[in-house]
Amino acid sequence: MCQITEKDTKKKVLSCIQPSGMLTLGNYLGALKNWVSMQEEFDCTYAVADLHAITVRQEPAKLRSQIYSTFAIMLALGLDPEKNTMFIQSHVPEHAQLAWLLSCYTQFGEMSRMTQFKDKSAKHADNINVGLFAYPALMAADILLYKPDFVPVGADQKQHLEIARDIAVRFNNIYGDVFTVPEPYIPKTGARVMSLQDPSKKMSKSDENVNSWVAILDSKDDIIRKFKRAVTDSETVVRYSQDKPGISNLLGIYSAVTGKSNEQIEREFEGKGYGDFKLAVGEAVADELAPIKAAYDKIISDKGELERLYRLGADKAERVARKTYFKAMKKVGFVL
Ligand code: ATP
Ligand code: LTN
Repeated sequence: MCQITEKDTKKKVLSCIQPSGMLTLGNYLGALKNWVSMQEEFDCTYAVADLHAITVRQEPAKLRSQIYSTFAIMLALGLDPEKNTMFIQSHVPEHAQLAWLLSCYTQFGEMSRMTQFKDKSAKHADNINVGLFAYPALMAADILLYKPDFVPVGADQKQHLEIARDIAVRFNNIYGDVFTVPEPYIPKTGARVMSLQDPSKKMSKSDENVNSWVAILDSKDDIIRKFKRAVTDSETVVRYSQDKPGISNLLGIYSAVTGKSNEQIEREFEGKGYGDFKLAVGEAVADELAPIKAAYDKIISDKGELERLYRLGADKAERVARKTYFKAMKKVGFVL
């Protein structure tokens, strides 16, 4: 007789993050914070998307250390490796294998519309590789292998998620019910944290200007200094407005960290200048990130335990991934 466990009845969640640099406050507020809050209610699978990271040239030693540190940050956030499935993408070969299959069900035209591809090819004009173009097929594979109901991401990933949904629907229409069509799960505040130096651009860990982003592992002094230097405007009133992208970005960050509404924040800083406001944002962010940094410092020093945990995660992930992958292969007509 087949027993139904709690795991079987829970809705499923999947998300990944690239080890392409120091994780930022944007990654934290846009995605990672939700990963943590979702782990109680959902059956969650979280991965370090190392295969995605090489769509941009990476220095080998640096990539290796970033893979370790990204996995360690996931643990430092309080994600439980026993309860969730946490692993490194390249350790589960079905990701790359299914990506190939899915790329044959994805049109050149729909890939060409991806804004991330356009942005990154403009930024890395000397390395517009096929992997960068095909990136959404690998992301679709990451997702569809685990049949998640929800995918917690920042707003910038919505377009990639839509293509994953389109691919799933297309495949299911031809072959029957193979993939679950997932929903994006985007936070109300913090979904799009902007650069502190140019609030028209998203905060990105691959931005060369270190003052444009706050890293999860930055010291309190660095965090406060970066907020003090944040680009604002020539007014002095703390209020949310599309014409004030710098201040509005800081308002969004403060709101995401403290849970206060824009109106409450505007009232709190009535009659005060930008200096006071920037300091308050810096302190609130530093206080939120301090326990993560403290936990990280302990976790990263024990490589043996780190390895035990990512191997455990890969074993759990592979058991699920293999089933979906073989089902898809069989439907297409491969001899298994
Ligand atoms: P890169 O800068 O190398 O392209 P990235 O930080 O944009 O990397 P990922 O590491 O793959 O990309 O992003 C992980 C998660 O963080 C995704 O869910 C993404 O939507 C979210 N995210 C990234 N930047 C921001 C941001 N500025 N604001 C909110 N969410 C973000
Ligand atoms: N492309 C994503 C990272 C990513 C991802 C995924 C997110 C890779 N695979 C699967 C959610 C689900 C990004 O944020 N740049």
